[in-house]
Amino acid sequence: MPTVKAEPYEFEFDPKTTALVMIDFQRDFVDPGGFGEALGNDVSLLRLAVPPAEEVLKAARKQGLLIIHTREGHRADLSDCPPSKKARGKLKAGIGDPGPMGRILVRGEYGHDLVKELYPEAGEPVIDKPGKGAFFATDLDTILKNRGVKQLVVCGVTTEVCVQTTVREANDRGYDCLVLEDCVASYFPEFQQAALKMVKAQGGIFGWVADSKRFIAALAEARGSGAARR
Ligand code: C5J
Repeated sequence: MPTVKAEPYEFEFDPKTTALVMIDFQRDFVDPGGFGEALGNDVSLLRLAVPPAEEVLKAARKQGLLIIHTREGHRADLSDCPPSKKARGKLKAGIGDPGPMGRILVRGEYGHDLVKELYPEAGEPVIDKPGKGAFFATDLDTILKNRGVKQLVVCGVTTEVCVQTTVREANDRGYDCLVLEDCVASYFPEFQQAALKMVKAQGGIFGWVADSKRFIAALAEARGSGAARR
């Protein structure tokens, strides 16, 4: 079984039952000139995760892993957006309002879509989620179960919000999650550190943490040993 040097201990995985989950690498969160920046955040902190996540994506495609992408956003009529979510923050321009890259967090708008470096290829499911967690009100669990997936390798933004919520949801549904620390990012360095510590504390209460290089090395080991593709 391929093994990743991880914390709190080695993460063993079978490529045939492992999916790579790319969470919310959306222009509005990650790109300069988007919603995230309009809120006063330093998006260069999120951009740091893109190059290593691109390497992981390439390696996972080569190995034939199932790759899932998620996007946070809502229907154009906002019928799936809780009024509490829309009202939160008392923003001048919030969900559904015109923003720098189209209507904010509305499906089909430019800012809602994924950055070009990590754009899905044909056949890679894209999960449109109305919440922070990728399992809430989506068919993600059905897709994973139908494909026999047991383990998730997680990249995405932001670490303490949509990444961690998804990892917690996955944990309760019986998936083992490996979070790649250089492929997840937060606008707040202290939250990045704390969120990663929370995942791996207490013997891996929510999962494991490693980095892109270690995961890619384990994928190469799997290829070398002839571990079957899906
Ligand atoms: C946020 C996310 N931070 N994808 N969304 O609102 O983490």
